[in-house]
Amino acid sequence: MATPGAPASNKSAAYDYLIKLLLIGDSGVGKSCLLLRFSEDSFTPSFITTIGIDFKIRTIELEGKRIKLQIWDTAGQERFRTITTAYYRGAMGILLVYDVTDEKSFGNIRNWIRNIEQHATDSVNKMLIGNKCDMAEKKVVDSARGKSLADEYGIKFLETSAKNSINVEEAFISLAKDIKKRMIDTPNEPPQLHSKPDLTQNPNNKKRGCC
Ligand SMILES: Nc1nc2c(ncn2[C@@H]2O[C@H](COP(=O)(O)OP(=O)(O)OP(=O)(O)O)[C@@H](O)[C@H]2O)c(=O)[nH]1
Ligand SMILES: [Mg+2]
Repeated sequence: MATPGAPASNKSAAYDYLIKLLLIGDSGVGKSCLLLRFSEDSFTPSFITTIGIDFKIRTIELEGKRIKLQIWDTAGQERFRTITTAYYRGAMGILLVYDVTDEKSFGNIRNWIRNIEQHATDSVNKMLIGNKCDMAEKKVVDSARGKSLADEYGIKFLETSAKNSINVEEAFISLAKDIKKRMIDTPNEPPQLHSKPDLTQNPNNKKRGCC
C-alpha cells in the first residue's frame, strides 16, 4: 500500500502521489462549485452553503505519474471558522477564492492570507482565484488588481468560471504540478507535509507554537 503523499513502491498502488488541497474564501464566492466542476464536471446555479467541511477526490495523471488529489472544501461562513482552520495544517496547496463581482470578497483575501500564515505550514503552495469571470457585466474587481495582489504575495493568479468551465482544470492542475515539483525537489521536508495529519481522522489538528 502506498504511503500517502510519497511515491509508491508498490506497483499495484492506485496512485503515486497524494496531494491535499484546500479551498478557502468568503461564503458564496463559488468554492464548492469550482470543486464540483473539477471533480464531476457539473454546475448548479442554486446556492447550498457548505456546512463545516467537505471533500472530493480526483485522480489525474501528470508526467506519467498518478496523482490523487484530495480536495477539501471549507465553509466560508464565520461560524465554521474553528473547524475549517483546523484543516489548514494538513494542506499542501491552498486555493484562495474571491468573487470578481464582489469587492468585499476580494478585500478579505488579505485576511484569508493572514489565516494561512497563522495556521498552515510555511511551505504550502498558494494560488489566488478570481471566480465568476463569466459575469463580465457585473465585474467590479478587474484582472489587473487580482494579478497585482497575487504578485504582492508571490503567488499565481487565475480568473475562473465554475459555471462556464473556464480555467478550472488549469487552476487545480497548475497547483498540483507545483506541489509535485516541490515534493521531488525537497524530499526532506518534515514528513507530516506529505503524509500527516490524516485530515479525515482528526479535525482538531492545530499548528503548534515553536516553543
Ligand atoms: N455566474 C456564476 N455563478 C457561480 C459561479 N460559481 C458559483 N456560482 C454561484 O455562486 C453561488 C455560491 O456558490 P458556492 O460554490 O456554493 O459558494 P461557496 O464559496 O462554496 O460558499 P460557502 O459554502 O457558503 O462558503 C451559487 O449560487 C453558485 O451557483 C460561477 O463561476 N459563475
Ligand atoms: Mg461551499
